[in-house]
Amino acid sequence: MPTVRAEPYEFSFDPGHVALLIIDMQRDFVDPGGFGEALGNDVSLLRRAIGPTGRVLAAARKAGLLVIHTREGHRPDLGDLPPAKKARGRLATGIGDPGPMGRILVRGEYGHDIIDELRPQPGEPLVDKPGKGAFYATDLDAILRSRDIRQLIVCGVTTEVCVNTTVREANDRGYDCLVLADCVASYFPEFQRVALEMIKAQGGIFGWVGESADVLTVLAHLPEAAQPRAA
Ligand code: TIU
Repeated sequence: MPTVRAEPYEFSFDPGHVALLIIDMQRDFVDPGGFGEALGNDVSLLRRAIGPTGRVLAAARKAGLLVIHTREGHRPDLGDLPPAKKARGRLATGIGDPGPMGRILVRGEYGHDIIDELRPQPGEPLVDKPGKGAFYATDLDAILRSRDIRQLIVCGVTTEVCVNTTVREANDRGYDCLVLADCVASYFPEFQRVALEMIKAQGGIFGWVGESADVLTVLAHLPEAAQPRAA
């Protein structure tokens, strides 16, 4: 089995049963001028993950891996926005309100969509999620099970919020997760570090932590026969 260097120990995967999951690389979180920056965050910290994630995405596509993208957001009528989530932060401009890139975290708006650098290709499942975890109130588990996916290589933002929540949800559903440290990012350097520590502590209590370069090396050397899903 292909094996990637990782912590707390190497991550072995079956290419026919592994997917790349890219979490919430949306303009409103990542791009200058979006919601994240409007809240006072330094988006350059998040943008560091774009290049490495783009390289893993290209390699995964070339290797024929299933690629799944997620977006956090809500129905235009906000019918799936819990009042508690709307109220949190006491924001003057919050979810559902007109923001710098359209209504904030509302499906169909420019800011809600995935950044140009990582745009999904036709055929790649795009999962819209109302919460932080990608399994809550979505069909992600059904999509993975129907394709017999058992392991996930995880990229996206933010490390301690949607990435961590999703990895915990995945772990409880029986999936192995390899989180790529340079392909996930946080607005808070300390949270980035600790969120990764939490995943790999206690023998990999929630999963593994690796680096994109090691995944790229392994994907580039997959034997032709192991490449599973050429469209
Ligand atoms: N995708 C995701 O992480 N959503 C957030 O709201 N993250 C924050 O860090 N706020």
